[in-house]
Amino acid sequence: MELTKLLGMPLLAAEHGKDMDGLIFYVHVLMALLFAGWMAYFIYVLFRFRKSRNPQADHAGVKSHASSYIEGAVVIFEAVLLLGFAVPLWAKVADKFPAEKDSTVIRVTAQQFAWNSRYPGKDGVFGKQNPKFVNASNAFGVDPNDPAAKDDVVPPLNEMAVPVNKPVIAHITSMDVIHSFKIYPLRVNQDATPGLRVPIHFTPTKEGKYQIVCAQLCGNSHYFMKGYFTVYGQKEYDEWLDKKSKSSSAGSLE
Ligand SMILES: [Cu+2]
Repeated sequence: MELTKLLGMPLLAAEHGKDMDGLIFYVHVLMALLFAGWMAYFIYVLFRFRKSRNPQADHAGVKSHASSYIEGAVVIFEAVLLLGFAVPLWAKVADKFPAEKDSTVIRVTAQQFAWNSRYPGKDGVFGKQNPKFVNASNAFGVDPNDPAAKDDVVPPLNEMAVPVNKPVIAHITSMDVIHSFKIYPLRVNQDATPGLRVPIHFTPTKEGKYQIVCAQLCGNSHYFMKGYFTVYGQKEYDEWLDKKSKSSSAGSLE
C-alpha cells in the first residue's frame, strides 16, 4: 500500500495488487542498477581506451575466452531463475483458483465496442452455451432450451458488480476481435480472445465504481469501449443482483 502511494500508482483495490506494485517497483530498481552499472562501465571504457594511451588500434582483439564463460554463466543463471523460480511461482500464484462455491463467478464477453456479462443466477449454474446460438440478441450463444439458463442474470451492457472481500472468478472471451479486459484499481488485465475462454481470479478489497477499459486496439471505437465494475458491500450486491435478475434479458432468450 505504502509502495503504491510512493510510486504514484492508481488506487489499489485488490488483494494481489500490492505484489504487482511491488514487482513494478523492483523491476525499476533493477533497471536503475543496470543503468548505473553499464554507465560506469561505459565511462571506464572511454577512459581506458582513450586515444593518447592507444594510438594504434589492436586488430587482433581479445584472445581470452573469459567473456564467453561469463555469457555462458549468465545463460545458466537466467535459465535457473526462469525454470526454477518464475515458472513454478506463476503456476502457484496464477493457476491456484479459489473454489467456485466461495467465489462470485462471472462470464465476460467482449464485443465491438462493449462488455457483456452473465451471472449464473440462484442455481449457481450457467446455461449451456454454443456458438451456433450466437446472434445480435444472444451475445453469449446461450442454449434457449437449457433449464439452467432460465435464471441466469444478464445485466445491461457495460455493467458488472461483485461483493467486496470475496474472490471473483471471471471467464473472459470475445465475440468478434481481440479485446482486453482491464481494470486499473483491481490490477486486472486479460486479453479477450475469440474462441478462447480464459479464467482469471482476484479479490476486490475496496468498495467503489471502477472503470473497465479495453486495453487492446480493437477498432474505430476502441476509445469508447468502457464499462463499469462496481464493488459493493454484500447487502448492496445482493440487492443489485436481485434487481438485475428481474430486469435480466436472459429470460427473453426462450
Ligand atoms: Cu475492445
